[in-house]
Order: sequence, then structure tokens, then C-alpha cells
Amino acid sequence: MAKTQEYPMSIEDSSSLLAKHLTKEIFEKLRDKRTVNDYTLAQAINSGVQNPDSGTGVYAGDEQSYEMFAPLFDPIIYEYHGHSKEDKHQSDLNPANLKAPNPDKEGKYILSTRIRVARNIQGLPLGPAIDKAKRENIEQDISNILCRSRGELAGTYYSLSNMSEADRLSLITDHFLFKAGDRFLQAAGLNQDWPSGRGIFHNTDKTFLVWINEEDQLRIISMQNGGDIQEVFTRLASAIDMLSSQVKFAYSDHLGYITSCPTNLGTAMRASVHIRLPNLSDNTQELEAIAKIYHLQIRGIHGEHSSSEDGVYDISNKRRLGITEVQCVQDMHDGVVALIKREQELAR
Ligand code: ADP
Ligand code: DAR
Repeated sequence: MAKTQEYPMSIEDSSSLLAKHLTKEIFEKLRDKRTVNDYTLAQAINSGVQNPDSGTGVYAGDEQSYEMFAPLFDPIIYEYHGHSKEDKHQSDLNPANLKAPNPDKEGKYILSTRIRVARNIQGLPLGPAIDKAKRENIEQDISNILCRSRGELAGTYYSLSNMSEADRLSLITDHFLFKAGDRFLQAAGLNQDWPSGRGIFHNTDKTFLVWINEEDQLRIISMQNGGDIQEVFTRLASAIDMLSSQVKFAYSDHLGYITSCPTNLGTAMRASVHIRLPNLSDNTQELEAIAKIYHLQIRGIHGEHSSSEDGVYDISNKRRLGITEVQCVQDMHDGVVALIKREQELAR
């Protein structure tokens, strides 16, 4: 693991938020600190040091990391989320407060809708600092709770350590199977003991999934074909309610739901559509201008750091902290309405 004793001069060539905010003074001040889980500054910055093309470049090993390394994390959180030390976070998972009629009832543009939240368990280290035994206990406890689900959420758990080849191929076909994290997650220590303690739960209809011990301890996912954003959010809210009644998740009034990557703090929610925009794909400046107005993030269709294909994009909310879950989904919905309107104008 990381052994940063000296200031990592290599980050001076990086454009990451780590490079921008880790001054030599802050480095000296934090270099020898360790959290209650023995997590160090060297571990927190290793991903950005090893990967100069990082956008953010830092990960927390536990909730205490955000306090102990605050001189580094606070300016990064402020720059990414616009959320200052004094700001409070609020949660609203009530679907009645969302106004999101299907923007594409004819199914011409939106291939699928997916809304996910990250959750980590109160009192346990986060992924970069947790040991094998604790990670396996999380898999055991959470998969047991999920396998007791009833009704629409009832389904099956597949452990990455011992799933059958047939199940593995089926999960790959459905694009449900997550692999060991990319080089950014690898350098953050999130692939330790892979694949032990990792697995996927999905319901019978394959519209509700939970990833266990990927980047966070839980990724709770609702997804379906088409653009019925309201239905996807309603299912997610009921799944979160079911789990929250049995598990205490790490949360603070200031940072919201605690996650290993600071970009996911707050709601820890990404609400996305895979949407076909052939005309806007020929006018990417317009696409980016609309995304900026509606706080949207544009990704490729095979996950973060992938590219769009055949004019199909992954469009999601960029804001996660300092706004509610309803507002995250409203951001995405309203942005998608604007994108479809412009796509139709260009088509004419
Ligand atoms: P996350 O959403 O957890 O931040 P990624 O962007 O890597 O992470 O997406 C995880 C997986 O979910 C990828 O395989 C991606 O293709 C898939 N995905 C994301 N959004 C959608 C969507 N709207 N419809 C179908 N699959 C999606
Ligand atoms: N590549 C890292 C990740 C930032 C956000 N994505 C997450 N957490 N999956 C970076 O610093 O750019």
C-alpha cells in the first residue's frame, strides 16, 4: 500500500482536485495522522498520485477521514459540490414530491432508466480500509436480509466467489456483473481480497439490484427499459426503506450519506437514462451547453470512463450533495426533457 513519506511531486502535472488542493503545507500537517482504522493520508491520496488523469483523486477510508483530513477534503468537496463546511444536507425520498412524467412515452429516445444510491454501514470502515473478515460479514448479513425480501423485491443473491459459470454468463448478458474496479479504484485499495465478500442480488424481474462491496458496501439500484422515471424512483425508494429499517447507514447532517469517494457524498445518488440523441451527437457543443444548464453529467454507455456509441449517451444528474434525492431525479428528468426537445428541433 501507499508509502507517501515525501510530498508527491508527480501530482504537479495532474489536473485533479487533489493536485489543486494538496499544498506542501497541508501535506506536512496531515502526513503523520492516522484515523481510528489506521487510515493515512498516503492511502487517501494514492489513487490520484498513481493516476494523474484522475478528476478528484482522493478516497476516504472511514467517516473519520473526512474530519481528520478536512484541510484536504473540505476544499475538494466545496469545489466539486459547492458545499461549504457550514452547509447542511437534507434527504427527501418521497416519490410524491417528484414531478417526472415519462419524457418519451413513444419510446423513440430513452432506452433505459437506472437510479442508484450508495450506502455504507454505520460504524464500519469504508472499502479502502476494511479487512477481509468484516467485508465478508457485510456480504453475509446484507445478502441474508435481501433474500428475505418479499413481493416485487424478492430475488436471488449471487456471490462472486462461488457463482456458477451459467449464472456468471447470465449476469454478464444482463450487464449486471461488476468486475474488479478500474485502476482508480485499484489504487484506492478497493479491490483488496477480490472477489471475496463481493456479490450481486437481483429480483425476479431484474428491475431491482444490489451490488455488495463494489466501490461502496451497497449500491442499491432500480432500473428498467424505457423512460418511466417516476416508477424507477418509486421502486428505489421502497427498496431503500426496506433496507433502512434493518440496517443503520453512515450519515451526517453535513455530508449526508457517507461514501468512499467524495463525489458520491450526500444523496449518493446517480439517476441516469441511456438515451439515443443522433442529431445532438453531431452537435456536442449544444449537448454540453444543455447539460451545463441542467447540472447533467454525460457518460458513455458502458460505465464511467467509457464512450458513447451510435449516438447513445448515459445522461445523469451531476449534483449529489446539498440537494435532496427528489431534486437529483428532478435535475435528470428536466434535463432529459430539454435534450429531447432540442433533438426534435434539430431533426426537423
Ligand atoms: P455508477 O452508476 O454506479 O456510478 P457506472 O456509471 O459505471 O457506475 O454504471 C454502472 C453500470 O450501470 C454500467 O454497466 C452502466 O452501463 C450501467 N448503467 C448506468 N446507467 C444505466 C442506464 N440508464 N441503463 C442501463 N444501464 C445503465
Ligand atoms: N476516477 C476517480 C473517480 C471519481 C468519481 N467516480 C467514482 N467514484 N466512481 C477520479 O478521481 O476521477
